[in-house]
Amino acid sequence: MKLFSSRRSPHVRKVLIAAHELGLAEDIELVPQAVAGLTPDEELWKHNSLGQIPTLVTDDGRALFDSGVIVEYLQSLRPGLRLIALGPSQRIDALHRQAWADGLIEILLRWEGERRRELDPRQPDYIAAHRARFLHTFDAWETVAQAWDPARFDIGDIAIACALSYADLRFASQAWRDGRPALASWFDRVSQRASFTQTAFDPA
Ligand SMILES: N[C@@H](CCC(=O)N[C@@H](CS)C(=O)NCC(=O)O)C(=O)O
Repeated sequence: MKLFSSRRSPHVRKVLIAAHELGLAEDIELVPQAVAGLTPDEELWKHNSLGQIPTLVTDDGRALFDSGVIVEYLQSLRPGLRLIALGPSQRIDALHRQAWADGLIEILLRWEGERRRELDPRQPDYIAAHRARFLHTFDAWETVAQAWDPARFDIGDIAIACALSYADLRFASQAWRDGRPALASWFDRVSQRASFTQTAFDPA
């Protein structure tokens, strides 16, 4: 399998952590892409008209995106290991946490894009609105993290860990750990997993 990817993309990191957890990392060849380039790579465009990463090309030539679909595909290759529970209630819970974290990542990406914009003046209201969603979400996670099962590491946990690590990469000044001890200690624990350390962001 080939994965169009970048070591600075939180969506890609979610797929890579899932692949490690499922024992599939060695089966995936990484095809590096520049994130936020104005023109996607021609080869990527052939497989994904959105020109986005992650995009997976399977061994039988199927192109899959987005990150959630790719993780579902990887999960189907390793039915004995569960990142996405089979039982309907646990499954919805895991997918809901994944969607929550993916939504927060989208907010961070838009906020980061606005912060980097140079041609026109930045829009303070736009940045404030995104920061407010970031704060509300992190406060909500602090509340629910107190009840998270320490033995669990499913797709919802992976997605939230990716969102937290992306906040560390791009928004360290927001000091999200302050006043959120449950979330901080949960993240300290999951970030010691091999799947997490082996997929570290390239900060350059
Ligand atoms: N919903 C998609 C989002 C993918 C996404 O936004 N990827 C970013 C990198 S993190 C990207 O390709 N950005 C470049 C662009 O949109 O042109 C997923 O979960 O995979």
